[in-house]
Amino acid sequence: MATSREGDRREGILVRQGRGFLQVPGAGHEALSAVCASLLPGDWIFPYYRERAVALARGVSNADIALNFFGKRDGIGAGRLMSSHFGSQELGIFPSATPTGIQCLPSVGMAWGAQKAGSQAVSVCFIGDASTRQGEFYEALCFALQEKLPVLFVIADNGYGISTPTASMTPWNIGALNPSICQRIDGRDAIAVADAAQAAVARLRAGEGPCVLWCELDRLWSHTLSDDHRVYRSLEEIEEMAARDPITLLRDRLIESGQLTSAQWKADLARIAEQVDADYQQAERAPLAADATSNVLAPRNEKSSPTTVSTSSRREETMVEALGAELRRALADDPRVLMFGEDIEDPKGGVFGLTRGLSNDFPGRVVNSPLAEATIIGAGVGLAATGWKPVFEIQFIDFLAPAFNQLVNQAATLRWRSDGQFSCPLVLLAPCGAYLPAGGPWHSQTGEGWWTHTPGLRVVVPSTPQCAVELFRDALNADDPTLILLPKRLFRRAALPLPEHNATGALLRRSGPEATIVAWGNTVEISLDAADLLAQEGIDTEVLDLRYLVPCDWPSIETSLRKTGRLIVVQEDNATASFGATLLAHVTSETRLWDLLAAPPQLVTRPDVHVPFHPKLEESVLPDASRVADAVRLTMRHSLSL
Ligand SMILES: Cc1ncc(C[n+]2csc(CCOP(=O)(O)OP(=O)(O)O)c2C)c(N)n1
Repeated sequence: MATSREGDRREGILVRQGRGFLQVPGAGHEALSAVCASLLPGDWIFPYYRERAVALARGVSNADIALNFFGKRDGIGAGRLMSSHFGSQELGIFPSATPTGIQCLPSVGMAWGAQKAGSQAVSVCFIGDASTRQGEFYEALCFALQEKLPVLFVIADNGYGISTPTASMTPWNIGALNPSICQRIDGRDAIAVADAAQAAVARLRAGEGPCVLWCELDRLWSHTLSDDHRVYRSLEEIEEMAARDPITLLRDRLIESGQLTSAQWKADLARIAEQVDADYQQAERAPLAADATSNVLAPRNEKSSPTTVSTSSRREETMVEALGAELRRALADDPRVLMFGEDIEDPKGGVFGLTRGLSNDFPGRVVNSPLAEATIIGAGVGLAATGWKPVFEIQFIDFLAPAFNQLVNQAATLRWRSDGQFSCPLVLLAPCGAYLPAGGPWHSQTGEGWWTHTPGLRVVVPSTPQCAVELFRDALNADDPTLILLPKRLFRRAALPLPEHNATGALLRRSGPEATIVAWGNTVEISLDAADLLAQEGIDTEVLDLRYLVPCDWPSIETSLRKTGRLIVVQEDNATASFGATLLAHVTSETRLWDLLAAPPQLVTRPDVHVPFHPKLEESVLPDASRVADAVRLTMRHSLSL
């Protein structure tokens, strides 16, 4: 506790001297470190940013915290993760992220994995009182209760969320927490915290389900060093708090009980101050990382991605049949594979029947989720980061929005923010797209503009049953989160396997010298139809089924452009900030590619409008073969002089 306080003090000085950037002090929260006395190797903690003392108690060295403070290469995250954020694979500390409450659902996912593995490991989630008003906290608590998971939620109630007093808002005070699983304790008293945590962790290890320790304490200093709490707190309040300092309380208690003398205490403080000072001096001199661009995605595992894959049979199969069989194979081959999603259990087996028969044959491994997308992705992150292979389903991509935080801020940043120490090999299956009657605005989106915009997320789209199998196998081998957008219009189309091809890149679906049509998912078929129309006019086009949006197969696009010099990109997503627009921007801004162009490239797209309900209106906003053909004709007419 004293080392933590001294680190706070040292960092405060450094920031004021302009030698550090940001500090989130843990002063007043130190007694929570006593929770760690009940933890074993193999347990996981999910800290927030005020858990400096907890991190130290779990085994993080002050020297490592100092490196992280200066954002140095050898600190956690190598200068990417903010200061006062903690993480260690070795010590079972999941790397903090700043969005309040974001750690709750992964902590539950980890606990679910531990329970499924029959291990005794527990998960401890630290969260502030104001942050308990985030929806993800309730989703996490509900799932932990539903499954009786070994999760301890430690709430640090310091009475404030930055400057906002929380007394009238906390779930405890407004009666939103079930008292049978919650205990309110004095979070300034390290002995009380240790005792309560010991009892709670024993309950968790006995399989009795989650506990909440509601710890009342004080944030002795301002929220961060960019904040000044004297603006919103009276001097009296600040003085009263200082008199309840947890370190002084513990010191006095130890002295009274004869376990410590004043002289020992002074000597300890002097030794700690010297060590902390030395750690920060050394960290300040330590090297910076060379760059911040590595570890967005893992390098592709070439060995596990065969260049050609053929489906088990040469008969016609639908995407639902082929992918369903592949899911079955994955479950049979790898005990780490788990499936979770809305309505995926038998007898329904998913709203599209993708998982039909699987929950009966793999009991406990194909599980209906609650109707809560953040729970699906958040639990997936906790599982994936602790050794599982979650293959989770989002019922329709349109409904990913409630899980945006977990996907974009959590899953996609994990590898990068820990500089490769952690990864999130989560496979997400998400039916998507329009061209089916009655989808309307909320069952017709593809939204790849959102997903491809997020560094750290792989995004792939099949257009045939065989491609769905190939992309799924590759995703299962990848060490990063992969979103497989499955065009639901293609689910029941029977198709023969395609001839042999490179299974991990774009796929040339038609060859021709005049123009390159790049498409993915639903627009591949439309583009092939357009190519047939154009062939009747003597215009012979190439159709490249991109399949991989991230990582994008640029070499295949370049190879085709070298041949044709004309580019038409076809997408069902809307235009602005879309993936198609990005492709065009890339091709026109790379000199090498620009030099290949013989005509202005075209984007055939849905305009910036939502997909309407009535099929005729839907048709009116989506690309079709005649629009694609028009765009090709345009490029044939408007040639740049070469
Ligand atoms: C989702 C989100 N919204 C807003 C913020 C900005 N913010 C950072 S900390 C904080 C207050 C958190 O208060 P509490 O949970 O009580 O923790 P404390 O800082 O008091 O320890 C806010 C609003 C954020 N980080 N994340």
